[in-house]
Amino acid sequence: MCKRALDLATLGQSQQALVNFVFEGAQPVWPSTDIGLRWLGGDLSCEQWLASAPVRFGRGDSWNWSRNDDFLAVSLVAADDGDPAETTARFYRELIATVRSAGYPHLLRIWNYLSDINGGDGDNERYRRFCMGRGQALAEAGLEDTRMCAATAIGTHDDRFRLLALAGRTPGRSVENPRQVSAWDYPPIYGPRSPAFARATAVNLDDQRTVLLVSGTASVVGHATAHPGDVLAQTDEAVSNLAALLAEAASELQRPALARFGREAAARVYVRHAQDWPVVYQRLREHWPSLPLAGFLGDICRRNLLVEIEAWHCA
Ligand code: 3EB
Repeated sequence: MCKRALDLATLGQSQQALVNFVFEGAQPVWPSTDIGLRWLGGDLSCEQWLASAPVRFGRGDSWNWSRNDDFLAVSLVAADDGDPAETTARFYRELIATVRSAGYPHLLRIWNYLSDINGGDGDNERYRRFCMGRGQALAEAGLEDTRMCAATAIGTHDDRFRLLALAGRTPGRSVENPRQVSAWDYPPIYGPRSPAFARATAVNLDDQRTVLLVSGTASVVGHATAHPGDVLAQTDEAVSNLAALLAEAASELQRPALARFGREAAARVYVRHAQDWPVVYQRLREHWPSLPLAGFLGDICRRNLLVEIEAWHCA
């Protein structure tokens, strides 16, 4: 079952699940959520995010929520059959209104699992339309792209939009990757509206620990896709990107222990082709002998990207 949990609780306090990500098995009950992707295996069949008790939770018409004194998690599962620019703008307006009115206005981590992410051509590609809608809702809310939190955007093979977010009472701190152009600075060849997300968000916990919430990280160097068509070279490049990001976080936050994945860390790996998972897993094991991994079948937001890795890392 859950061999590793992200513990956001203050040391010494009793913990309760804020979110259970269930990767395989029965239809979950909130605060559990399924991410809509086929689980390919690895070390983790679920991921638990814990917070200091008491955690309250509730279910609404479209949004479910759970919260404690410090954090609010919200999740939406909705039909995803229209223009992603419109649906995404609507869902993000609701997300921002919800976290603000609940008193947890600072977004810390967002997952977007949308259907058929590479469907449509040119600037009508669904991922680019998604970026239009997200950008519009953020602009309306007065949220600057440069202040957005860590995120993941992955394509599913069903017809649902799944949006999950973690928000806090106090802001996180963005960390960018020195090997990569910040996503909000991508040139327009990748779409008319640049993606709004940070490479990672660092969150200080009450007990001196810091958790680094790392965005989906792919084989993007500068702003270009490196090694199109070569999944192992892309895996190595994503690992290099993660190493550079962790080093940057360790230096900016003056926390040397963040420079390498340690005992409190885990990663999700998304591969475009299920048959690539065994070799990707083996390669990642060589890079990170003891980091727990979970693999999923999911489409990456650029057609030439074959693998993407996200992580959390606490030190
Ligand atoms: C990239 O580096 C890969 O649009 O929210 C990774 C993580 C990617 C999040 C998003 C996109 C997003 O551009 C794609």
